[in-house]
Amino acid sequence: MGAELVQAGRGTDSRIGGSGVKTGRGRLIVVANRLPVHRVKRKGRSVWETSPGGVVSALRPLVTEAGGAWVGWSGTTGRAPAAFEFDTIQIRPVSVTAEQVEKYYGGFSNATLWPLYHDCVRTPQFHRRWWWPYVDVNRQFAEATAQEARPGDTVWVHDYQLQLVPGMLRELMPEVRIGFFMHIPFPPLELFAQLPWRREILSGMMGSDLVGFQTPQGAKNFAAACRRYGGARGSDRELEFRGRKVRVGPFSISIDIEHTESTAMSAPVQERAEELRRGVSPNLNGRRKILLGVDRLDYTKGIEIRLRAFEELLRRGVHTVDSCVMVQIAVPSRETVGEYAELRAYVEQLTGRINGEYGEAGKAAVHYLRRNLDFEELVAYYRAADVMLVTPLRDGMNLVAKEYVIAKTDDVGTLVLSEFAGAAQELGAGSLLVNPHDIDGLAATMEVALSMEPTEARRRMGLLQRAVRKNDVYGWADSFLGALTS
Ligand code: ADQ
Repeated sequence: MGAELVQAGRGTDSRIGGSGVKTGRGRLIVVANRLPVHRVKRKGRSVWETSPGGVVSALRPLVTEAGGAWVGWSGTTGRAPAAFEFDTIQIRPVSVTAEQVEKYYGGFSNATLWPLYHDCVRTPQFHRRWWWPYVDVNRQFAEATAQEARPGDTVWVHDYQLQLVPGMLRELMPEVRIGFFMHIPFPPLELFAQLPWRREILSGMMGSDLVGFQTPQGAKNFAAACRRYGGARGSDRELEFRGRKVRVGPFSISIDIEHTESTAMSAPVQERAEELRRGVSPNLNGRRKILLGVDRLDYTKGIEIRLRAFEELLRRGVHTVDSCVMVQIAVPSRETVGEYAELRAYVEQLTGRINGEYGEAGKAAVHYLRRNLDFEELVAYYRAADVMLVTPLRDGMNLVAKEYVIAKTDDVGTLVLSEFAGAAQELGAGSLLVNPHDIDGLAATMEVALSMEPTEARRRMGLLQRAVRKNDVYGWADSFLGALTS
């Protein structure tokens, strides 16, 4: 999944059974790299627990309602546990060996497809020894799904790790309806063309009845690739492949707005936000403004360029360590992949360099927190932040931008947003759009954001609020399944 599907957003299960969407005839089977549950130790016993994530809480009620199942990997290697029921849904774990995890997940998914699909911001590695495990694991997922599905069911496959599943499943079970949603970008033709297995990937995805993307551009890129390399004909919205119709379209993902808003309004979160504000402004008359970054520690997120832009801002001297502070929260991610370890070392070196140059005792220029936070704590940081820096080099959507906007419901804050995040499509009016590669431009935009008049910041936040409120994660799931089953 775009990163890890279970990490995408947070939520509770408050909407279980409440979505109101019917999936048409048949049950709904969700197929995703990870299951919606994970193993935890409780009182010395190992038990299953729901994984956090807006996508999980949006899809689970739909699966419950439709009496369906969830097929995925449990996160541990070796023989998977037998299928079991959890909270009225059928869970079917897929076995994946340690070698497969290394080659299918760490290799082909995260060192070939991930950089290729994110504009080649790192060089994708093409290895035949990774391709075959990718095929094998996709087949294991397709077979597990076929065991679970019955004719007339609806199957919804998620993300770049499982692009071959729709085609394989179509061969095993022609009588099911299949949808596929890509959480990350789909690259332009010139980049996708590099992939030695481009034809196989396209025909795998075209096993679906409907293929969804975060943005219209992703959908367009895919349709163009199918016509050029996949042997398909047709328009950007409907392709013809092997005598079948494959519909293609954008379905932009969102967050659990209600949950984010109620968390932001809760007294403990508001108090914590105040505490965070006070914490960075010790013994100062004026308050230091907080610039915040929140990302998985991933090279697509533009963290290092953002830090260098903050360094440039301080070098210019209009804003100093007395008037502002940067907080960078980074969730550890894919640490066994070499590029990620290098990124971590570089970010840590930069943070040290900036603090060494511009910080003072008791007054750091950058606070770097490398950890996973509770949703309440994360929202408190959003509320405390005067300027949110969302500057990925390329991103399917970016839910952090939407979470920030909703967390700031009754407060003033400015969103600095990369042109290359899917979210820029909806949040262009209201945010300060930036080219995330441009250090000087980014530093200048930080200056503008820090000096923005409250009336202007409020006007912009109003625009952002309206844009985000048009659609939540439940609306996203409803519209995809509505289109799939219509
Ligand atoms: P990600 O690349 O993981 O998702 P994003 O959409 O920003 O990126 O989602 C990150 C999620 O992790 C957010 O919901 C955020 O709350 C949470 N998070 C971030 N830092 C955290 C921290 N320190 N502690 C706890 N939680 C933290 C992929 C794609 C995106 C796409 C999503 C959903 O790469 O482009 O938007 O899937 O489709």
